[in-house]
Amino acid sequence: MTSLLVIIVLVLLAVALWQLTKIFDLTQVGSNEDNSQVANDNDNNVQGYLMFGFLAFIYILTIYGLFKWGGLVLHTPASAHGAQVDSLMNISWVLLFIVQAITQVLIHYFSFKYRGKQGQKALFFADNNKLEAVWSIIPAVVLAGLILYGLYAWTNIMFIDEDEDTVVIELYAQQFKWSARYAGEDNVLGKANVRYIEGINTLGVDMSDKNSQDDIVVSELHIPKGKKVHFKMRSQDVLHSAYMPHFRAQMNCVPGMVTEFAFEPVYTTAEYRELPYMIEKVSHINELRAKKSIDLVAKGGTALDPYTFDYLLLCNKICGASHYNMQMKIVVDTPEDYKKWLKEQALLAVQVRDANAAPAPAADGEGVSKDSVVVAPVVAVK
Ligand SMILES: [Cu+2]
Repeated sequence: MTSLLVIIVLVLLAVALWQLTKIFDLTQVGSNEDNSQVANDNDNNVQGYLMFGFLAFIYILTIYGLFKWGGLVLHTPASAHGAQVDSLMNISWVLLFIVQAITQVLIHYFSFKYRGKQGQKALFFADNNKLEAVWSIIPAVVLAGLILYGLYAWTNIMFIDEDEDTVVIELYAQQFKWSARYAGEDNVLGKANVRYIEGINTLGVDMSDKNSQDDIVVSELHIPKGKKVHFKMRSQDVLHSAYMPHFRAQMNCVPGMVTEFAFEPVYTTAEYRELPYMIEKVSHINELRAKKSIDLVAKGGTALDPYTFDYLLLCNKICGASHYNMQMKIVVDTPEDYKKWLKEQALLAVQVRDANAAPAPAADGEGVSKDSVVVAPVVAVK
């Protein structure tokens, strides 16, 4: 309602301004000023120079933007295929930059050169086959090259060798959280369907399937460095998108189907934190936080915690009110740490059985201790 009122006020203001300029024009009638609606040479010159002014404006804005915000782009990719995505991106940017730099100068220069002059008539120019061939063939060749390179990179990245020894992990999206399911010893995920969702089995895993027996569900993603991780994505409700920017990976999660993406992490979380660019970035963020904390404390609030870098899995589809906060921490471990961590996680089958059993003590008999640390509905320590 407020925005409607604001719009009405703005429209009325614009009408009032327009009427005022009309009144102003009427007061000028009879004076020596040239009030003709037809542009004279003076008007044309002003417009011609304004063209150069606008050219300068867009170049200054571009250069300023590059210096001011250029450092915010994602740096070193943390996956094996990441360099390919980055080089495709860089080539596209360089091409765009060169083409735009040349064409903008030409457009504005010719607008100035051929600005209107009293008594000069525009030349009627029907067509020129040679010129048209040049400006059609050059972009066609460049774009074809770019698309072919893109397709080559895409097929390379998306190729998943079924026989390769990969770690199979399911990413499950729901409003508004992520869960991850590990395939366990057999490296085969048990069947799952939305109809099986019940109690703590929030992913709808079919517990009667033998492949489900060693599945592990967690709310923090751990993956090993140097090994290809094969993600299978599902969604419970609406369209989500699994976005792992540091790994240059993104794939939509679509209700009713399984989508896939695989990549190999090349830096552990600890190693990535030690990259010079990351050290600099984190210290800059913490400087800003320290400054903000001074204000907060002065106002009686609590100081902000210092920031430490972590890889993240984000949702990149606007999927509802809390979409902005739909994220999961990703930890890249060394293969040894990864194995150790995985061993500490409770099997989903055990958790479901425990939940279904009466709350009587010592009913499991599989060596699962009762001092489970429940962080989220699905994380426990064996
Ligand atoms: Cu989402």
